[in-house]
Amino acid sequence: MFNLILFGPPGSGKGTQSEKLITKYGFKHLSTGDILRSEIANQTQLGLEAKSFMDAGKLVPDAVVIGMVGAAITANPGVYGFLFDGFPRTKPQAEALDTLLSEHGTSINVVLAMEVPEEELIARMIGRSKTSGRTDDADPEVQKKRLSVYKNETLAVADHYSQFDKVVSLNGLGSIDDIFNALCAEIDARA
Ligand code: B4P
Repeated sequence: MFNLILFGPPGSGKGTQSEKLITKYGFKHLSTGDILRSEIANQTQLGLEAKSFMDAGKLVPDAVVIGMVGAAITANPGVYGFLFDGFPRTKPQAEALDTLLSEHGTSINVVLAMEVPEEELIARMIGRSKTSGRTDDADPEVQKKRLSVYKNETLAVADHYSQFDKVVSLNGLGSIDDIFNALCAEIDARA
């Protein structure tokens, strides 16, 4: 199996690039943001609980997302590999993911980290808010909160995988196709 984490701040293009990568390589896409939004749309108990955190720009509690990802890994045996998009977002999530994968006899091969300046992230979130209907995109206070959560809680995930020499940083600024080609080159060098 080849397992990849697509890493980066909110609005860095993880969802955008994931769509292209799953088409090219056949990864099983695991986006915790997408799963949570679908729980909200279906008005499940989990969705109702998650919504208040997401609307405030906060992270949904670790136990909730770890449970979701564990269930998704177990439900997809025999896939080419998993593309984790927006997960892990905290050090405990990263440690739990490592344990879950090792229980299935596999591990993370590489973390591809997209770097994008803050002004561009805010511009992209504002742009996305016009079409996505996402309540967490338009409000400047929520954007600020999401960026501070990224710095305070999520950057630790890159530190965690750096100790195993698994993190590759890439420029996330430029055309979607150029960034996609750079990501593919890193995957092809390892797959
Ligand atoms: P996510 O759904 O993961 O979304 P995101 O980080 O905001 O965006 P992404 O990086 O995927 O950007 P996109 O491609 O859309 O998280 C949402 C919320 O869910 C979190 O705040 C949190 O509350 C909760 N959550 C999710 N996972 C969690 C977890 N593990 N633990 C706890 N809570 C969790 O790109 C953004 C925009 O930029 C788009 O409009 C796109 O068209 C544009 N764009 C992309 N690439 C571009 C490029 N190269 N140039 C110009 N524009 C570009």
